[in-house]
Order: sequence, then C-alpha cells, then structure tokens
Amino acid sequence: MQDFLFLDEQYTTEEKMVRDTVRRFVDNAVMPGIESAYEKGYFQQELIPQLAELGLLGMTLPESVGGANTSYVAYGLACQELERGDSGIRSFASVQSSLCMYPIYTYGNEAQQQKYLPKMARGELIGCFGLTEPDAGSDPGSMRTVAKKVNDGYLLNGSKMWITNAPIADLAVVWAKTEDDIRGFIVEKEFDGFERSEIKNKLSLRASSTGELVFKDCFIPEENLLPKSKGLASPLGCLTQARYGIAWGTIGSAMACYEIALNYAKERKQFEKPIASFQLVQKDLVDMFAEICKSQTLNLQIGRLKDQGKATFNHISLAKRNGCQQALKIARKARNVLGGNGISLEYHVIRHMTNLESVFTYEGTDNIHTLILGRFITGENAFA
Ligand code: TGC
Ligand code: FAD
Repeated sequence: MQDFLFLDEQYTTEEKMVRDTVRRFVDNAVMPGIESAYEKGYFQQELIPQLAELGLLGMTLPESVGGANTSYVAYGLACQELERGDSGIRSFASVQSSLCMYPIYTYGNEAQQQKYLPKMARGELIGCFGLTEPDAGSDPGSMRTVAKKVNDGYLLNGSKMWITNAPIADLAVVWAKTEDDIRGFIVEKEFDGFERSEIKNKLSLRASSTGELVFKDCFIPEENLLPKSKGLASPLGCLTQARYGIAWGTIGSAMACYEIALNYAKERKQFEKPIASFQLVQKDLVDMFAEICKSQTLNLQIGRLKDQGKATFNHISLAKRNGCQQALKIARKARNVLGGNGISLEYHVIRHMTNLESVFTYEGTDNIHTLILGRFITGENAFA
C-alpha cells in the first residue's frame, strides 16, 4: 500500500531488504497454496526450509547460535509481511523464534544453546511452547502441571492446551511448578510419558497446527531444566517477545484486507458506478487506511524503543492490543466492502478475519492487555 507517511525513510536499508524479501516469499510461496491449506486445515510445513533459508527463525538472536542478529524493527517487518499472507505462518515463526529459541537462549546454558538453537534456526528442529492449560489461560500462575524433583531430574505431570506447532514439534518448552517456583523445561518428543494430539475442527487459524500436550510421569533429565528460568516472569518474558511480533503481524493482515477492499471497490460497479465512488464506501476505506497508518507508526516507534532496550511489557501490550483491535475492525470493514464475495475464501478477507479472532485471544486477550495498561496508568492491579 501507499507509503503515505514516508515511513520507508525511517527504516534502514537492511530492514527494507528484509521486508521486501519476505514480501516476495509470501507472494511466491505462501499465497499460491494458502486457500487450499486453509480449506483442508493444513499448515504449509513444506515452507519451513525456506523460512530458515531466509533467516526468519530466531532472526534477532546472535549468529553464534544460528540467528541473523537483525534489529527488532526488521523482525517486526518480517512478521508484518508473513501475516499479510496468513496469521498461521507468522504464528509458526513467532513460536519457533520468540517462544522457543528465545527462552533457550535467555534461560538456557551454553550446552543447551549449542544443542538446540542452530538446528532450530535451520528448521531441522521444530519447537512449541506450553504455558496454557485447560483450566489456566489468562491466569497462567494457576497452572497445575508439576515437576517433582527425583534423582538426576524431574517427573512431569499435567497437560497443556491450545499449543501452536504441538503436533509437528520435535521439542516443547514447557512451564511447570516445582516445589520452589515455576520453571521451564525442554521436553523432547521421544521422552517416555509425553504425548501430543492435534486439535481439529478449528474455524480460525486453520492453516496452523494446534494441539494438546500431556505428561504422565514424564522423566526430564536435569540437563533439560532451563537453569536461569525462575517464576512466572520467565514465561511472561517470552510472551513479551512474541506479542511484539504479533503487533506488527496483525497490521500485515490489515494491509492485505485494505488492499483487497480498495481494488475491489474500484472495480465493482453498482448503480452504474464503481462502489469506490460512494461516500459511505470511501469512509470505510479511509477508516481502514487511517488506522493502518497510525498503527504502522506506533509499531515502528515501539520497535525502535525495543532496539534501544527501552520498551517495557506495557509498551508491548499497547501495541498488541492496538494491532488486534484495529486489524479485526479493518478485516470486518473489508468483508463488508466485498459484499457476498467477502465470505468467499477466494477473496482472502474472511480468512484473515477468522484468523484474527484467535490472534485477538492468544498471547493475552484484549481484556488482559487492557488491564495491564490499566494497572500501569492507575497503579491499581486488577489481577490481585
Ligand atoms: P504478575 O504478578 O503481574 O507478574 C509476575 C511476574 O512477571 C513479571 N511480568 C512480566 N515479565 C515480563 N514480561 C511480561 N509481559 C510480564 N508481565 C509480568 C512481573 O513483573 C512479575 O515479576 P516479579 O519479578 O515481580 O515476580 O502476574 P499475574 O499472575 O498477576 O498475571 C498477570 C497477567 C494476567 C498480566 C499475566 O499472567 C498474563 O499476561 N496473562 C495472559 C496469559 C497469556 O498471554 N498467555 C499466552 C500463552 S502463549 C500463547 O498464547 C502463544 S500463541 C502463539 C502463536 O501462535 O503466535
Ligand atoms: P480465559 O482465560 O478463560 O478467558 C475467557 C474470557 O475471560 C476472555 O474474554 C478473557 O479476556 C476474560 N477474562 C479472563 N480473566 C479476566 C480478567 N481478570 N478480567 C477481565 N476479563 C478476563 N497457549 C500456549 O501456551 N501456547 C501456544 O502456543 C498457544 N497457541 C494458541 C493458539 C490458538 C489458535 C489459540 C486459540 C490459543 C493458543 N494459546 C496458546 C492459548 C491462549 O494463550 C489462551 O487461549 C489465552 O491466553 C486465553 O486463555 P483461555 O482461552 O483459557 O481464556
């Protein structure tokens, strides 16, 4: 879409290169198969080697562990372009990078980093992140999964629900209560007592693989404990990383919906005129355009703060909440502009719209981000 605010001038050459490369990848590799993948409820797993080849897995991590050492703005732009294709492919990259590689890098030791991260960056090992449980979603501190200390390791018991990548993962970063505190564990798919199953019949994020993790006396060797993880702040720290990418990603979905609606409105004729000439349709298009411009500017500023080490989790809540709210509104407006065609998979808007329903809920619901910001501005904690 038009760079109305000249934001291109604010990005470095490398950031623009990342964005344009991911845009081409999405147009050439994701888009041709997405309609059918969505219809079949299938994650386009065959694209993982290309995602890895483009350096999109763990891209902000240092090269010493297989990362691409890019800026957070570059990471944001990559998420924006991936989600312009589909929220599912961005979800895959978010989970692999921000929810699995990030905790192994941040809370793991050197041996764990070297064992897992280069292979994860190459897409040879796929990760998933288990925090949510059937009875612990917005309140992860109430989790029931426990890790009991035994000789040379831990016995893990419990279950995790709604886990992106679970059915295809080689390892899971799992959060459990020990006698002392919540800790993170790397659970490999071959471990005895570890089972996964796919959640079927989703009507949102259909081109993403989602599942359940179950642990029954699953033995985790001591070396698979993330030694620097301590308390709920550790998994929440990973969420801060992923929520940042989601803020950008949602605006990618919004951009796709806006562009489709604009082109459609210029071509579709009713009352012998293009529907783009009607004032009410123009209002919908202007509302979409204005919110995208504002959101892109917000994301860029928060990205720069993140690159300078100044972004707090409150900033990230502002951007995640804004991105989800605006993108969902934009998708619904675009759906309206397309009339009956708006509900057809062929026109893509309904796919983005239904995807965004999940994105609005995962990684902290809209209510949760509202209350995080409410706590920040009032000093009153609604969760206590
Ligand atoms: P609270 O007392 O607020 O915090 C406990 C400790 O954590 C610190 N903290 C954070 N640290 C880093 N990043 C954040 N975002 C943090 N938020 C809080 C906090 O300072 C405190 O530290 P300390 O040192 O004092 O102990 O905890 P609470 O139990 O009151 O909960 C607060 C609440 C509700 C905000 C939090 O639990 C929350 O964010 N709930 C939402 C849960 C959620 O987002 N789950 C997401 C699961 S993963 C997922 O959805 C992946 S989708 C992936 C995809 O496909 O893209
Ligand atoms: P609940 O917490 O039960 O919330 C239900 C409603 O109550 C919401 O509207 C919520 O906003 C509201 N509510 C709850 N508490 C409050 C409050 N204090 N004040 C006001 N309103 C409140 N989790 C993972 O760990 N890993 C993953 O990879 C992952 N991937 C996911 C993929 C998909 C497709 C989906 C749908 C979810 C995924 N999740 C994952 C889980 C996701 O993070 C949770 O669904 C989310 O955190 C909300 O939890 P819940 O579904 O249990 O809803």
